[in-house]
Amino acid sequence: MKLRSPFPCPLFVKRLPGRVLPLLALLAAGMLRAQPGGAASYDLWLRFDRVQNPALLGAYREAFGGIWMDPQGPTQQVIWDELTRGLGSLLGQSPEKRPTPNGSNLLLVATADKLPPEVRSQLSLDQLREEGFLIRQLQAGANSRLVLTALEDKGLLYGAYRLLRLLQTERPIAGVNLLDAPKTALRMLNHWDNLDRTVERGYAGASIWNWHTLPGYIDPRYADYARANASLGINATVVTNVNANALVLTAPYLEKVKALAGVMRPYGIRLFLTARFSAPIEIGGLATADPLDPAVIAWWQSKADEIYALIPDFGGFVVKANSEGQPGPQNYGRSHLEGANMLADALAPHGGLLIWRAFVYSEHDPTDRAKQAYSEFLPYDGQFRDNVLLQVKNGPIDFQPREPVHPLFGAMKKTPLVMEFQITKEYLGFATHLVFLPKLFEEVLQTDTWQQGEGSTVARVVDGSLYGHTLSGMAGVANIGSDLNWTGHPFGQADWYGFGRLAWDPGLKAGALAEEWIRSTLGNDPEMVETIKKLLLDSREAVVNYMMPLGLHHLFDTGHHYGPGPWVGNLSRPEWNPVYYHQASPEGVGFDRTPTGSNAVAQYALPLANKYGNLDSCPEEFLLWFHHLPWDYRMKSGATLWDALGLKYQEGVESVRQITATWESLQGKIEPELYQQVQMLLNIQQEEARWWKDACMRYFQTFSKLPFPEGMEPPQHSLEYYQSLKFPYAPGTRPSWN
Ligand code: GCW
Repeated sequence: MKLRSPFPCPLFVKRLPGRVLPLLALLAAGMLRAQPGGAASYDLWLRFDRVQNPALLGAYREAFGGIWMDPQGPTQQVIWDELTRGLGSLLGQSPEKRPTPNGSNLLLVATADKLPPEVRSQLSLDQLREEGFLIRQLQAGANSRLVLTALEDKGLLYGAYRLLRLLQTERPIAGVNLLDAPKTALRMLNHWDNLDRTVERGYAGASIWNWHTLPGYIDPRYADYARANASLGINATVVTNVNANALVLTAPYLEKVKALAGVMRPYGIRLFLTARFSAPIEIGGLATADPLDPAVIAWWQSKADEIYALIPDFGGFVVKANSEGQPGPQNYGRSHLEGANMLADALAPHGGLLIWRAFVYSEHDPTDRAKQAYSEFLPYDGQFRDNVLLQVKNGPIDFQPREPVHPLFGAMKKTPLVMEFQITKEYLGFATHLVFLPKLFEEVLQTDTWQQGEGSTVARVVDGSLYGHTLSGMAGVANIGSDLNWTGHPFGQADWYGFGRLAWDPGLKAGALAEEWIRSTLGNDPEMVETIKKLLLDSREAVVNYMMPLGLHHLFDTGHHYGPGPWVGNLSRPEWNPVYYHQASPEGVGFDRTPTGSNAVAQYALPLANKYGNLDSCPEEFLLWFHHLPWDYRMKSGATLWDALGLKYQEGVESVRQITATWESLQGKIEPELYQQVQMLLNIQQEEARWWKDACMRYFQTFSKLPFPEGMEPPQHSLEYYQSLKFPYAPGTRPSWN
């Protein structure tokens, strides 16, 4: 096996000695931990630097002269601590604790039932919703009293973070009247973290869950994690990998889980575990895991009893079954429906939820992989228990840089669907590439499925409003690890942030979220905010173009998914091979999913099926997802497909160069360590963007036999060179998948 890097001397190494080595030395000495306030650092978006704008600072100081609050219980204690610490630091002076709710320049914090009647009567409290809050100024001017209220502690907690964000992002407080509530019930992170602290598809260090030292040692980081999530409204976390290990369900591990759940509780976060379907055999000593076997049913019931005795607010199980080698009901000739309902019944008496993943495809099924989940699950619609949710990835293949939406959204009417997004960048350049994911999330959520006529957006499926589901949710595969800044790439924090905010309200816009994140993390300098916002918003289209433009997908190299491997065609399962997805031949390229091909378009509502299936109306970005076309096919621009492909790849490379130049224009406005870190990463990204273009175009040229279009920089190396590259230690990979 040849071991070669694509770059003779990686830029990373070249740039290390000068400025980074002293930083690394500091890191090793543990000194950076002592100053976690650096931009885009450990503090995430919860930096509370002194407000810079003098007029606003004056107004805020006046408004927050004192706080009236009588903290009761752990959540209210968190609220009190956050408000006093946050306001103290934003204003440069701590508000006094006031013994009575009377007076002026006062913040009143209480659940609605505890507000003084005279205050209650001035508010429309019937508009408050579960987990929601109201922030309202009662009188203007010097007599200002600001009220933060909610039906329950959790709402107050979310309101407290929102209030602090108003100040962080320099919003006026005069006349504020902000009523908000989450649109979805479950706002959830999924950790693909293993018990040995490796993280599947994780690129930010080891797992933050230190199972070895739990339950005795509670790493302070657990509470920092909970706090960051609560500040966005995230209210659930699945702490173990969907490729599950049954051990986590044994008594010693459940003690550890209990300790973690205890940390999460004051922050309003319910803990979930992944359940390995074969656990009754592996840790229960049974001979079978057949979901209809009475002993198996009893085993899961008693396991649920055991868990709830330890953790009364335990969320429930998330299950990946009969997918990519995971055990499941089909091993016993039973269906996904039977498996899910059996587990749901075990959880139901305790109020637990069962989240079943729809990510299934089979090597024994010769039909288009993009169609399989829909065919498998749609027939069960209406037959799942009330506490079952089906978790569906945003697209029908697998977290590609761009996919059309999964056809189950909108089609599955009687079952609540949880949206599954990937925040970690398995298929998007790991934690090296700057790609602002809320842009991708927004595109998916705003897509109209047309299942109930115009306006049946995915956002409305996910928030439950399209079909009137009270259970609803959004899950994000976490990009969090033990790295000092949590996410590897400092801008990965923006993806976590954006995901959390969109889970709260799937209708939010990526541009607004970018701005919120920049202001609360990096500061409010208007030029800096605008420049970084543009850079973030441009970054998603850039990666699509330099990796797989015009609807190409899954061109990744085997197993690790780092870098291009469009030539891979020798894997045991056909649908693991890039050649399965691009179908390149001397005749053309692309996957025919129209009625002349796999007819996957038929799984969408008619207006969408027509739009995608018809060459005149199919958006260019999905062209080769739905159509197989000759190399000389004429695009709307008049260019041939071959030329258009090369120029799109080139456009992607140019965009990264542009993004780098934009970043460099900010030198001096950004804290030096952050500036340098991002600049180095952007340089790697530029090299890798070029690598993608060169490798893919070289490979496709073996079929098209056409010269590269004018305007496309010729590849740097031969095809054999790109094919020879191997990365046995690429991060985030399961050893067995290499
Ligand atoms: O994208 C694939 C990943 C697997 C992952 C799987 C899934 C957890 O390559 O690593 O397994 O998706 O979502 O189950």
